Amino acid sequence: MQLNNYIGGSWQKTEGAAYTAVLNPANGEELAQVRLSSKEDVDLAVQAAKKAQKEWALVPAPKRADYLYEIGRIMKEKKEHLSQILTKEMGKVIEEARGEVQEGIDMAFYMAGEGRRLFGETVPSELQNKFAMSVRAPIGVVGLITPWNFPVAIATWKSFPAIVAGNTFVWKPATETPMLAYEMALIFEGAGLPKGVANIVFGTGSVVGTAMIEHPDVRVISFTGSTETGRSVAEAGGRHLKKVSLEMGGKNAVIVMDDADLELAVEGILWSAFGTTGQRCTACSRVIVHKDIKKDLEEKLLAAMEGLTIGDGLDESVKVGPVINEKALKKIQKYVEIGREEGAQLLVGGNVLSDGNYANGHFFEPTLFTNVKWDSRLAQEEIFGPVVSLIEVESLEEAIEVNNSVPYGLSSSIFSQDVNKVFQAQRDLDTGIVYVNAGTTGAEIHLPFGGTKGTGNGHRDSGVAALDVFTEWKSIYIDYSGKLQRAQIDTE
Ligand code: UN1
Repeated sequence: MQLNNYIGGSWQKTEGAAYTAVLNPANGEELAQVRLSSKEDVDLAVQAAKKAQKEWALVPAPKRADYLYEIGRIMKEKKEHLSQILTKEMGKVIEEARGEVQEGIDMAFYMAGEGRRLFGETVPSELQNKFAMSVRAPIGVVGLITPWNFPVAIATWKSFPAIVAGNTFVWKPATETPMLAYEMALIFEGAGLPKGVANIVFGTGSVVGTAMIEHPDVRVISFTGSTETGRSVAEAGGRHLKKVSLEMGGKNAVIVMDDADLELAVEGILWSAFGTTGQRCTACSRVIVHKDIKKDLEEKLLAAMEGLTIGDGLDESVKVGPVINEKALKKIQKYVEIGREEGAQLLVGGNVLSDGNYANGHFFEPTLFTNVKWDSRLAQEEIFGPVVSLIEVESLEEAIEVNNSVPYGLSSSIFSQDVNKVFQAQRDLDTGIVYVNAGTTGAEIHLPFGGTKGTGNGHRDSGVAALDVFTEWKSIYIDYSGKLQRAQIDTE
C-alpha cells in the first residue's frame, strides 16, 4: 500500500516520488510505504488550501460545524477499524487505541458545538450611539505538525478547531504514523468536506515541516513534538512573524504524601507511567514520595509491576506495548545507564527485551529507580519510555519545589487525603495540568491542554483555548450618531 498526499481533494501521484516504509513496532512488519514529499508538494498543498479558504470562510460557522458532526459520526462508525490500525502502526495497546480514537470523536462533537458559539463580546462604547463588539475571524491557511504518539487525537485537537473557525489547513503527520492520517483523509472525503479545506502532505520535518514554516501563505503553525524541534520551529516561525503554537516535552511527577491512599496511588502511577509505554508527553516519569511511606510505596509498586504483561498491543491481555523504534529504545537504554552512573538504585527492569516474541519488535522492560537525586539527569530530562524515578522528600513544600525544579511544566499530580495540602498543591504546582488523587495522564478534550516553561510557548491545544490559536480577534466599532465622534476626546 502506497500512501500519497491528499491535496485539494485528490490523491497526488508523481512519477519518481520517494517513499519510506512504515513498520509495525511490535514485529517489524511493513505496513505501508509513505511518500517523502518535497518543498514543491507543500507549495501545491498551500495553494489548494489558499484557494479553498476564501469560500470556506464565508460558509456560516454552524454549517461548517455540520461537517464536523458528520466526521465524528463516521469516526464512531469506524472506531474499531481505526483503533486496530493505530495499534499496528504506533504500538499502543488496543484498549488505549480505542480510548485515543474516542478522544478524536469527542473533539469532533465538541468543536462542532462551537459552530453555534464562537463567542465574541459586545461591550458598551464610551461614545453615544456607537456600538462596539469583537468577533473571532478566521486566519487563513494554517499548518499542522503532529507527533506519532497520539496520531489521531492530537490531529483532531488541531484540525477540528481550525475547520470550525473557517481556516483551511495543510497537515504534516509524523512519518512513523501516516496510516491514520490517510484514514482521516478518507473520513474528510466521506463527510463531503469541500475540496482544499483539508490537505495532507507526508514527509520529514526537515523538508516538509520547514517548507510549511517558511511558506509565506501559511499564517499559523501548530506543532506538537520535542522541545528541541519546537525551539527551531519557533525560531524559524519568528523570523516570518508567524503565530506559532507549541506543545512539547514533559517531566511529569506524581507526589505521594504520607496520608495518601497508597493502593490508589500505585494504580495511578502504574497507569500514567507505563500506559502507552511511557510515551505520552503527560506520562509520569518521577514519583516524589514522602519519606515515611517510601519503603511501603516501593514494595507495593514492585508487586504491582509484576502484573504488567509486555507484548503486541493487539493482544487484549497485554498492558505494555513496544516503543516506537530502535532510536527510542537506544535513548531509553542510555538513560538507564546514566541513572546507574549517577548512583540511582535500579529496583526492577532496565533491559531491552529481544528474545522469542520480542525479537523483531522494540520492547523495553518497565523500569523503576529509587533514591534518585532530584537534580540528576535521570530526574530532569525527558526519557519518553517506561522508566520511573522515585525521589524522597520530607514535606509538601519540598515536594512542590522538586516538582517545579524541571525545565518542563505539563502535568503534575498529588495523592493526599488532606484538603489543605491539596489546595496548596494545586495553587503552587507550576504545570498547565494538575491532578488530585489521579495520575498525570487523562486530559479531557474540553479543557485547555498545554504547559508552562519548556513545555510550551503560552498557547493551548484543546478546549475553547484552541480557538485562540486558530482565530484572529477583530474589534468592530459602528457609529450610528451621524457625526464625527472622537474616542478619548469627545467623551464629556
Ligand atoms: C500526549 O501525551 O501528547 O492526557 C497527549 C492524556 C491524553 C493526551 C496525551 N488525553 O494523556
